[in-house]
Amino acid sequence: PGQADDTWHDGYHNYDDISNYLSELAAKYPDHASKVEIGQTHEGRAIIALKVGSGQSHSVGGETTHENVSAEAKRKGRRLERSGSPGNDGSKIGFVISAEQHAREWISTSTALFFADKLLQVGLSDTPSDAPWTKEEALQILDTFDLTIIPLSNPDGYAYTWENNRMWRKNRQPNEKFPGFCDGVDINRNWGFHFASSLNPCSESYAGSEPFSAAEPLAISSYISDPANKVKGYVDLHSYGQLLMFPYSYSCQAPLPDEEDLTEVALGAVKALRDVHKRSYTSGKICEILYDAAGSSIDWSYGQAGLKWSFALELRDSGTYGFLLPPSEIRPTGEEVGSALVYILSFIAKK
Ligand code: ING
Ligand code: ZN
Repeated sequence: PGQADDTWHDGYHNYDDISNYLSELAAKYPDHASKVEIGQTHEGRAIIALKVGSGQSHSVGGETTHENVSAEAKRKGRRLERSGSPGNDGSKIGFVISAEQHAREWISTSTALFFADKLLQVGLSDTPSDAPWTKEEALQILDTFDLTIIPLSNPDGYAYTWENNRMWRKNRQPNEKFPGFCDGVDINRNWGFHFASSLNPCSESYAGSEPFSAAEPLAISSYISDPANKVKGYVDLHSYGQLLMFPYSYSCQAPLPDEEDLTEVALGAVKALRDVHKRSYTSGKICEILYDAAGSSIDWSYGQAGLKWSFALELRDSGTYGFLLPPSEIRPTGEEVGSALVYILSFIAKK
């Protein structure tokens, strides 16, 4: 009860509670938020998302949220629109923020939820908030963008970190040759741009047998490339290491036509981030500041889907707690990373 109240951001939450939280936000801001389902996992969990931005409600029979639309469509036996999303009418810029492709990176989910909540709260309510962005900035973002926030890109892996193994990274689909032995695919190696096959399914970063052999990147990539969603930018949240990165991860040799613009935005965003709690994040190309990795989502979003604005973040910390970041750091991480996101979105809006 009362999950949309402010104590939400004082702790981590399981899959069911997060699903309910998205419903509560959609109910609280019916004209600016709607809950959608963009696909299903191997174990049958819904990949849920919150669409955030002005003009989310479209009433059918007097009901306003997409959930209600879906329920009503089901009752009447009508065909559901693909992904339950109406797309946007062309006046909005689609932008996707995904978190937790890797199951153990809990702070990425919390940060995505903090950002969704506080963007709506600062923009639309009179409840005082100490989020470090203004009502004007929030409203401009809500009016310019159709944000799709995917807090759990890997729901099966996430459930597994709650129930079995806190340090699990991959999804939970069975090993194709020996089910039950070294299961799971690294979702952020399974995307179909310069995919590189990997031989060892026991590896924590096993790429899968072929591109998009995992349901999660297949669903999220279809959503991003659906012309109805008009997606122009993408940010993918991970932990840990305090980095703001842009393509490519598969190679530093590949030409990067937008290097100047990406470098400029990234530098501005890490400065905005540092202004909040004095945390330093390093910015640059993934292959230069982290390591080489083929089959990542932002390589695909930039190189294949043609999204100029493609970024990946490694959130707090730089190694003290690593993946086991204490819940007391959820708010400060949300505030500083939210500021970086506001910077990036405001920059794009002015372009
Ligand atoms: N790091 C990311 C990983 O997938 C990354 C880094 C991000 C690589 C985006 C390529 C593209 O390995 C963690 N911690 O998961
Ligand atoms: Zn990760």
